[in-house]
Amino acid sequence: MERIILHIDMDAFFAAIEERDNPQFKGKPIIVGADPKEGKGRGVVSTANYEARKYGIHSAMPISWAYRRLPQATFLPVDMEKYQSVSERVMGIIRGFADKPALRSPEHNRRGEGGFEQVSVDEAYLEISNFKFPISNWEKVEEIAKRIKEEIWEKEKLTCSIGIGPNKLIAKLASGRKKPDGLTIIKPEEVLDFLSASSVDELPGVGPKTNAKLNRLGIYTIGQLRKYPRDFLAENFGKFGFDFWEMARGIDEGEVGGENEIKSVGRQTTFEKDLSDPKEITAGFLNLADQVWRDLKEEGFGGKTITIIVRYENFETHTKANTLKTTISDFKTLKVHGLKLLLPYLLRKRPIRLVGVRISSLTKART
Ligand code: TTP
Ligand code: MG
Repeated sequence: MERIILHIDMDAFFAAIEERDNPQFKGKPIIVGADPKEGKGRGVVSTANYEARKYGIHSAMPISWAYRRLPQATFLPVDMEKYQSVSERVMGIIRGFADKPALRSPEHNRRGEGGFEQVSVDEAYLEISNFKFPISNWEKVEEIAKRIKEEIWEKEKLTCSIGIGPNKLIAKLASGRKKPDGLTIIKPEEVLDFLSASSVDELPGVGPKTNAKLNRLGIYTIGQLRKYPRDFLAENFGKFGFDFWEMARGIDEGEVGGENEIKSVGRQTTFEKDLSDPKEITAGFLNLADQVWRDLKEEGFGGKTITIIVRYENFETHTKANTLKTTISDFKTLKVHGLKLLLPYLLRKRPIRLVGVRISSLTKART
């Protein structure tokens, strides 16, 4: 089965956020990281904007070196809380594309597959193989990538680079090809040429040590790597040797989402007016649970974890979850365990504004 996978990577992420939020720094070199303490600082550079990169500043460089090289740059501390919340919004936008019913094929919608995987604070994969249009419609593929870029720009005023390929490996390598604000599509028939010209240290798992070893063997490009037999690579690089052999041929079966993807189905409802009567709340809750149960069956997956949400009239919100030993197989199980979680909140007799119920599980990799 041919696939189309996008790899989206934000440009100079931390620095771009600072540049956006501090227009006075626009166009000037910005370095985000440890305090340089006029060259005596001990930490490292987290990232630098593209202006600072022109002077050779890069992630993980000691901050003291960066200071010596570019003392006139603006040095800013890492504001992780801010970057995390921007990250969540950006990931929400990308995830939104995996979930747009209008883009997905009916089969895709029926099975409820996400095809989204966040890999770091500023990177994610999105699989669009199951979308409505034929897999070879590259115009449409490009249009979706552009729509993602536009939405991130519109809502967050940040740019990203997108790589598109038949698997995660190619998509990832492609996103790094044109930065910033790049869009690189590698069609299946272009994969081998694309790889041949790429350097081996671009491959995941090739750090400085392995790269040096490959170089000693005369292997600099992935094209050169491809000339070596599998046994030779296994002898020299152990189990990674097999991976190298496959990667050199553009083979990567890795699933988007894979085993780490948490899938869930849930609903919540805000009552017309705040409710204090346990009977009324229970009725509302069971109505919701019934809808969730139907959604779950429609999506065609099972879950083991039940989570309930209760919001009191003052917006104080509580969630409680219970993970069962086996997949919830009938509505009665959901009802019994859901009500058990809800009961302590009913007993408080405080007016409740909203209740919610969610079923989730860690799914298996897709096949
Ligand atoms: P990257 O995506 O590797 O880098 P980047 O987004 O800054 O730049 P590029 O345009 O090349 O993608 O990492 C994302 C963020 O993670 C980066 O903004 C800062 C942080 N980071 C560190 O804190 N330390 C590091 O060594 C690296 C590589 C990244
Ligand atoms: Mg990035």
